[in-house]
Amino acid sequence: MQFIDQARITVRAGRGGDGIVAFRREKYVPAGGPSGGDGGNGGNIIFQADSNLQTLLDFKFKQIILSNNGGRGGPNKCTGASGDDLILKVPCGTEVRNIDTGIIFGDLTTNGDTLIVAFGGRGGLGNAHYLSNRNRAPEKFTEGKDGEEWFLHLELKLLAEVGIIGLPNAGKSTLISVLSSARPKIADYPFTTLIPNLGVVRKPTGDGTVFADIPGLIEGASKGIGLGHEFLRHIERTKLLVHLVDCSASNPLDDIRILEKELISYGHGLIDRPRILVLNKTELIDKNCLQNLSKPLKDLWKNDFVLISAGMRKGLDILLNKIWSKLDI
Ligand SMILES: Nc1nc2c(ncn2[C@@H]2O[C@H](COP(=O)(O)OP(=O)(O)OP(=O)(O)O)[C@@H](O)[C@H]2O)c(=O)[nH]1
Ligand SMILES: [Mg+2]
Repeated sequence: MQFIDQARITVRAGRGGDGIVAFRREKYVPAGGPSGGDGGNGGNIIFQADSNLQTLLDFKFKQIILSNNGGRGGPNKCTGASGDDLILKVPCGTEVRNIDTGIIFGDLTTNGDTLIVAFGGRGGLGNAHYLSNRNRAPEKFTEGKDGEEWFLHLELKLLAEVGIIGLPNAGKSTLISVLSSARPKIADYPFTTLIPNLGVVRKPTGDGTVFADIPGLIEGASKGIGLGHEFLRHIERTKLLVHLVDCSASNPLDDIRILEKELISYGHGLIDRPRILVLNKTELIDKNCLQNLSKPLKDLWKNDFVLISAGMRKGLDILLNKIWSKLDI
């Protein structure tokens, strides 16, 4: 499935129907008076969050979205039909922004959330409204108003509670694949993961928690280098970051610093997000090296530091317990 997490669309809500000019014509009722009905209102355009959707793909090729116009008023003071509202389903986590003003219209986070993004125009008034003592046969009516039209930017920010971040090849996809039933591609080269993978991990209480495996981040990611920056925004909403480091790499301490620098320069409070530092692939280096490497990290990170081997499925229970206890705070 193609993963589309941004889209630009124009929404134009339906125009209101015109009011009309009409006069009552009935047997034995001379000069029956004005009876032109009002036009119906134009249909609104509404977004609705739907947890079955994962991408904004539907909006990639549909750039102008229109809802129905209201009907013209009828004789005998009949109001025209209202235009039907148009309901557009979007994935949970979609933020809607007005491109011209920069104002955020809303954020659809929970399944079923709705947001009216463009109101239909009001129907015009029929001549029945203009009857007065001075004018017993008004010819006046008003036209329906145009519906609202906006140029919108839709952006999907994943709603994972836990984000797994790290340099390419750290083993992020391997970790999500052993913790959840997600089956991302895993390979021995950087940038295997091109789009975020989500996996649900069960807490001891049985509740599911969504984890996201983000494509590898590299130096300069926050400025647009590599793939990761595209996806940094997906971790903006996570409650906890699992920072995965390949301890068999040539300089794991540098790797940690590179990632932290990117979190700082990306901003949005990511550097202050609760984070657990995880050394992965621990079976690949000898015990002494591992001890020398972990000692200063343990002193610094205290309880938020774990050694694992995702490949050998070691240390995973300890990691999960730390994750659950941090999420409960
Ligand atoms: N020996 C060993 N290899 C591991 C371990 N975890 C992951 N690997 C290997 O490391 C390589 C990279 O793993 P991935 O899970 O694809 O790494 P990633 O962090 O998702 O990489 P990108 O998607 O490129 O950012 C694969 O060959 C994995 O089999 C581990 O604990 N021990
Ligand atoms: Mg990967």
